[in-house]
Amino acid sequence: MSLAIIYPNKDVSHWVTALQTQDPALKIEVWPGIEDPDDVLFALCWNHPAGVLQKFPNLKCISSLGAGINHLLNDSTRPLGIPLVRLVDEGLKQSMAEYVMLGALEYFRRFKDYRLQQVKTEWAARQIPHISAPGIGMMGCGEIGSYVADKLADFGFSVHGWRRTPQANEKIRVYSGKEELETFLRQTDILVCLLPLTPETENILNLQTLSQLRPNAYLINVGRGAHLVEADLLSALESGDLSGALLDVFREEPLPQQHPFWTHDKISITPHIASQTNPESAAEQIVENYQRALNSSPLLNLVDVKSGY
Ligand code: NDP
Ligand code: OXD
Repeated sequence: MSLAIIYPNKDVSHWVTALQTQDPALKIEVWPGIEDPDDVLFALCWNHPAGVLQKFPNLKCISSLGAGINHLLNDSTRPLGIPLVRLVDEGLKQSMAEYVMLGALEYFRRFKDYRLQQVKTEWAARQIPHISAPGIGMMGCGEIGSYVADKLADFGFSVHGWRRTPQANEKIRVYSGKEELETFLRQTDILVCLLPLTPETENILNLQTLSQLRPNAYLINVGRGAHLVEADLLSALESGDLSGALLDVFREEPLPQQHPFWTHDKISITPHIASQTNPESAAEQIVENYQRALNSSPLLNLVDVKSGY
């Protein structure tokens, strides 16, 4: 039996080494060079080509190589009934916390303004607001969102969250469901999107929701590109509802060369690097799930396919 890594156009040798270090006896195959498709029990995928998963008749588990699983759910040719798992990883949470903290601090300490001043050789000090002044709204308080929210709160920011189901959090006030979305947004200066992409959350960052934020708000989108209605972001920046945005994820990745976001002076772009799965830290849970799939035991980090995350 084997584990197949399906990650097109990527050097996965780091992954092979990390998995082999965990279990030297594990047979690992790398797509497209899979010698025996009948042997594949476990598929580890990132941006796999549609149709490929049908080629493995003995597949018992499909794992995302990241936290998100929308790339797997979007594949209409995916064999149904094969359980899906995803990664829940401390390294992913920590690097996301670093990214969001950096974005929030840049906005709060007005670094973009100082960079513009530098171009004009202008020396002008601005008043520093208290760290608790901006309200940070965390959309999505799951594994990653709740970790990031706690770190921001520990640092001194005023943080509140929004999720699907009500659940108490020791450090932050959490709102839930569509009914509480507007209340959540109305106290938000920095909106962080850490939602999974599902039919309910697609296009959730739109003119209506962005206009419910506090004046001159800032958007950090690290969820998925399809959360954001791109034309609505441009309108909100134009009208002044939003003062800027830091975007890590896009509807089309890589972001096309001619896309207006590249040259917009209020938009900062990173190439989907807010957080990255580290093979060394993630290998243990992948090998554990491989063994569980082999033994038909309950899997770790199982995705609820019906809810889409
Ligand atoms: P989780 O599944 O652990 O958490 C998802 C959160 O979103 C939960 O709090 C859930 O609510 C909430 N949610 C889901 N649907 C809705 C809805 N309709 N309304 C309100 N809240 C909703 O996911 P993770 O924290 O592990 O990851 C979140 C996402 O972050 C990933 O799916 C991925 O898209 C993105 N990501 C981006 C990375 C990057 O580098 N840019 C890296 C890693 C992840 P509830 O708790 O009530 O179920
Ligand atoms: C993920 C991502 O979902 O990197 O892990 O976006």
